[in-house]
Amino acid sequence: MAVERTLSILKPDAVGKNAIGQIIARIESAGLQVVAARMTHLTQGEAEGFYAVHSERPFFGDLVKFMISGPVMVMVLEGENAVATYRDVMGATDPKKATAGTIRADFADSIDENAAHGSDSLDNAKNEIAYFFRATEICPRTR
Ligand code: RTP
Ligand code: MG
Repeated sequence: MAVERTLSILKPDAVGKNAIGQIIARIESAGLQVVAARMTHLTQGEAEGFYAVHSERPFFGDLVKFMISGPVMVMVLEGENAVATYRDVMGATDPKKATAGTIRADFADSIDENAAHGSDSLDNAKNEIAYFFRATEICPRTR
């Protein structure tokens, strides 16, 4: 296994529930490190650009509206197999199908408001990280 980086977004519902700390605790317990982090309130253009791959899907409008409904926390996570590890920690897209103990099972209310985003491939992770962070904002561990 290789050390990877992935992009995480704690979505407006999770931030609104004041669950940032509880979710980061699960990320750290899974062996992933937060190497960059920032609070931001996405503009419509930023949300549309981020989810551009879904622009033709019927849920796109609602997805963008939700993503700009409140502040989010964007993070870069680093660790062994980080892309797949974080997808496991998040659980299935639909919280009703997510394994107990995952972020979405425990903090999400619906498939539309599902608490967290995680990159779905290493290539997408690289692009998504660059969408939100400059290289100098990423701070890998030195000890
Ligand atoms: P994300 O990108 O947010 O990490 O979620 P994901 O990979 O698990 O799911 P994806 O297929 O990329 O979909 C992005 C977001 O769109 C909403 N969605 N709604 N109503 C629907 O059938 C549906 N399908 C997807 C979800 O909020 C999902 O997180
Ligand atoms: Mg996705």
